[in-house]
Amino acid sequence: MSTETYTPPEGGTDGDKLSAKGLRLAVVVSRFNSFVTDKLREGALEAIAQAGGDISPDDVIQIPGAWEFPVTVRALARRNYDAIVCLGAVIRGDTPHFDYVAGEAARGIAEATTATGIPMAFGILTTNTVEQATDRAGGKHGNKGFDAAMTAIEMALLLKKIKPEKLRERRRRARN
Ligand code: INI
Repeated sequence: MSTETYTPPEGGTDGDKLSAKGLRLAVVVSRFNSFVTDKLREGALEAIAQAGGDISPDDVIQIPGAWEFPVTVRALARRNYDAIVCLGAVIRGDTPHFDYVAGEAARGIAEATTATGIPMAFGILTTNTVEQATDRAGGKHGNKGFDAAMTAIEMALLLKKIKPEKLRERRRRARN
């Protein structure tokens, strides 16, 4: 079983500390299982603050459940964010509902991030038990909200560094 938490890049992304200064970040939190997702949000906001970032309450967006992530991140992708952090908790119950909700949330976010080119960190816990979820939301396995926010910051910086010229050149080479 993995107990990994976020591993920062060696020396930061730019030879410096990972810095969220000046980045426009959105944090989307689902309310379902809020006893878990409240902790994930706390972890994410702590990570952003630790990295020197600034986030206004308007950029912390609440949604009812994980099913609602795909439509929300697609709408936010039009709002000029450098990265979006998705935080939720899908906990297996007695019915197949879990599989639909968790699967579609993951698929919808994956499709949105690749289609828009905006990094969207996947901080949605998908667990078999409540204990597994609380262990990962500020418990003995760390806080996946913190990790997701750090990942979003790293990816926002990385994608800013990849110059459009380089992308164009790569696409041209791929065509030939
Ligand atoms: N939403 C979650 O975020 N986690 C869950 O565990 C969950 N379960 O188990 O049902 C859940 N369901 C609600 C779903 O995300 C939608 O909000 C709902 O179906 C309305 O569209």
